[in-house]
Amino acid sequence: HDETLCAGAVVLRGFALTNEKPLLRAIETIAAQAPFRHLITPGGFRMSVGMTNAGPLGWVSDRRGYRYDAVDPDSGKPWPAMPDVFRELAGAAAARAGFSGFVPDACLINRYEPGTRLTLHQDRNERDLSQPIVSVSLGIPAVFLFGGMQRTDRATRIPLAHGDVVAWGGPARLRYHGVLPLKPNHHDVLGDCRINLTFRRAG
Ligand code: MD5
Ligand code: FE
Repeated sequence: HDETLCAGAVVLRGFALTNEKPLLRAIETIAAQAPFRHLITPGGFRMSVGMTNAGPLGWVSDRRGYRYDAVDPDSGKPWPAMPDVFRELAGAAAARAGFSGFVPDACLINRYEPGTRLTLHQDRNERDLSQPIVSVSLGIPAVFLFGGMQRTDRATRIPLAHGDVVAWGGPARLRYHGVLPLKPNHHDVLGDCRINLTFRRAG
């Protein structure tokens, strides 16, 4: 039951469910070493999404801009290692969506609570934009906004639930996208939050 949204964007419903428990344990281990924090945008706004990273590179934002860095700015230490279960899930999902040989070097972990949103943006800080991005949704459901190549293009709404995985590549890689404010909700395993893993080849 894979769903192709458009060329380059494939939804794999429930693809992460078989690894649910190891994934959640790994997220807890990462967050104990590199706690979720609210980054500041270059414009000076506090992001409502809580973020941390795993892997050789991590995505960071501050008044100087957006970039990938090997070091957690809060601790001065390297980001926690990318767990095998992360790398294997991302590679398998990418291959199933038609992007074979995907080896991520960055996993951005986003934590959403009710009311949290992600405004429309493009992901373009990665060195090789021919590499896909793989996104794993866990916890309470969200409505994903999938726009076009310009910010003002009409966006379609895609509901994403616990265990859903989406691969974005090729002509979908640079499309504008975001997440609507989360509705109050409860998930039996994660509690009142949504966690999204985004796997990237950043360097
Ligand atoms: C999320 N995160 O649900 C999303 C999942 C982010 C972010 O957008 O930047 O942290 S990744 C969705 C994505 C990535 C790359 C391209 C496209 C979507 N796309 O073409 O729509 O927390
Ligand atoms: Fe994004």
